[in-house]
Amino acid sequence: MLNKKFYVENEKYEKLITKKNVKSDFYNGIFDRWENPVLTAEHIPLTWKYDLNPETNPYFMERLGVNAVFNAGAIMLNGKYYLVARIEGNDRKSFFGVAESDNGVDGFRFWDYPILLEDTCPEETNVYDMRLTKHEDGYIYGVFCSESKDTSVNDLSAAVAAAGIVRTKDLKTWERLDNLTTLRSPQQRNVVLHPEFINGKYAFYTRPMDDFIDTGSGGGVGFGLCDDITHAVIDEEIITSKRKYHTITEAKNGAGAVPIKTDKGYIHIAHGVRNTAAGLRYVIYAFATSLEKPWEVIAEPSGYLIAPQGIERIGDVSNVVFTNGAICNDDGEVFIYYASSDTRLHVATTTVEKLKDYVFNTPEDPLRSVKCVEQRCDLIKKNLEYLGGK
Ligand code: M1P
Repeated sequence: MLNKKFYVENEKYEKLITKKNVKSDFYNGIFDRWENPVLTAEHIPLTWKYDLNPETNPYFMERLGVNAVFNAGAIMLNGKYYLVARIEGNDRKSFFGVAESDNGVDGFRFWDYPILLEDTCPEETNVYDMRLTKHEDGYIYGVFCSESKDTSVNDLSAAVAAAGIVRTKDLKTWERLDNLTTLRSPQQRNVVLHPEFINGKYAFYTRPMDDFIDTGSGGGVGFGLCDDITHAVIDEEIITSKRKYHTITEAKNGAGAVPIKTDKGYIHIAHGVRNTAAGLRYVIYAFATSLEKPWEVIAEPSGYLIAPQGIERIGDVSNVVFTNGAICNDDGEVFIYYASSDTRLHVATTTVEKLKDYVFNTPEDPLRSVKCVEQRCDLIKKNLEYLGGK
């Protein structure tokens, strides 16, 4: 017989999963925020945490707890919304699980088992932040961070980040390919596979880094081509969206969701990081690249698209919003899945038309206060004239 506590906890779990989500009263005209996170540690099925057998677990204790559920890759398949979330156990190791919803804003339920990756890299300690690309070659690729201990230095915390690659057709069976090799960058994180061939080659957005935390000489979001996805090697990386002094990307930036193709260009939703006395602050920003040359930035609105607000500001790594997945459905609605403070996952919704308007018609950052004031005065002047004419 099951422990009575199971029924209590299971009722709480079902109540959470079936809770309807509603748009919050946040307004900026660009996107809507939704009140409830779409995934949290409480969305993890009880079978993943408890031993349900009273003989081996008389106190109905959690045996394998889950600390957080956040940064998720996202994809739409057969009319359903799927997230491949980063799940972090109480033991600090992350892994991936598939959660499915009918509408993209609530009802996300994890499949019975997490994803068990092929154990091809014996030195790999941790995996996280999978980006899901539906590629024109017919596969769905998952590109994620594969982290190992850096044994070349005498520092227990030193780590090396590389881009792991898996592929699937159904999110159930995954084939692990070789990790990406970037000949000119010692470390990689936040790597995204472009959905189309470019000049007959696979194209990756990369993040050249000299170090595990600091990007060092890495100048921004990179872009590189490779011939063979099963042994992916990138020689040259060029910089697309650059890090800039005294902006939201000063400390580092990184590609986020797979770019959304529009008639005016690819829209990228990425993250930018600046340093503060209170630590790093992560925000989400957007930019567009050319359809012909998807590495060439053609529009970059000033400032951030999404910054942490209210409860989003608090968590295991506070003052962080981060995205690695967005879904554009057949009606042109866009679901941006963003995590807050490395703890939980939210959704923001908008449309392709609104994103295009935002990216192409929001002024660029003029990079100096005096120019920013001029820019704002220009807006005010036009508004006052418009109001005066009414
Ligand atoms: O803790 C904030 C984020 O830090 C890393 O991002 P980046 O490589 O840009 O610093 C990632 O580990 C990410 O998972 C995490 O959310």
